[in-house]
Amino acid sequence: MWIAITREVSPVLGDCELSYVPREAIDVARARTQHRDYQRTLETLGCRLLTLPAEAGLPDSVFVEDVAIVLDEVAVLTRPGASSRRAEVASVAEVLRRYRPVLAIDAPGTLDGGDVLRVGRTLYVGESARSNAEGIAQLRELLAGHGYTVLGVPTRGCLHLKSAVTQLDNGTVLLQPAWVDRQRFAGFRVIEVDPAEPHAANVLRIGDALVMPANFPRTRQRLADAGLDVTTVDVSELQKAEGAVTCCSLVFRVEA
Ligand code: CIR
Repeated sequence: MWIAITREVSPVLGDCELSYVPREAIDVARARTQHRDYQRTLETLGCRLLTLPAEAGLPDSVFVEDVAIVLDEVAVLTRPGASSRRAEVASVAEVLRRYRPVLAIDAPGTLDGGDVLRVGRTLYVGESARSNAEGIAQLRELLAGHGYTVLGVPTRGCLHLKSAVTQLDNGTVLLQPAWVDRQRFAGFRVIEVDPAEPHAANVLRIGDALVMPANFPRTRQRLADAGLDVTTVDVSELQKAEGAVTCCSLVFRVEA
């Protein structure tokens, strides 16, 4: 069975951190409706939702992906690169402790879950403004005994590694070549985002199912041409907060 941890949209989402996206007014009510549709999509794909209440003082707290990395054997609590986001960790940790032994990244390390792309036993970790060398080294050390390899990957011009590349099936990744080098994923079939849709590389994979934002039809067509079927969700208000589809959940397997 799949579990998906989500958190309701904060009333102060409009005060979110922004790095590469210009600030625009966010319609929080609309963001909530879109988030609800996202949650329903996850349920339709077989996830049991565990939803935390909204946090009135934590604008970015809907983006639960950034505060933990959940693997089959353990979970690792991150230390988010933006200090405004560090208070998001404790409440997610409380939920995760029911399902996994919990490890943690400590100061001065920083790491955002959005920088961690798991492919089998390899974790590709974005070297970004949010995830520093110390955080990546700590993750490597924490997981070495569990049989995971941690590989740092330089990123440029984007918030997180998973803004630039995500996995579509066991042998295929979707990649934005302006933000991460293709050569880092040389062993994979690489599909590039359509140049007119620079933010389209963030796809959520749950088992064999794929979910992407509705506003990237050209990239979606590229996936269809490659034989990949994708469910779409409208997350336009969350995109104004520099989020997309992977960031709004922590999805992991538990014994039924
Ligand atoms: C931030 O800058 O931290 C949030 N406004 C957006 C986080 C999105 N997280 C993600 O894609 N993993």
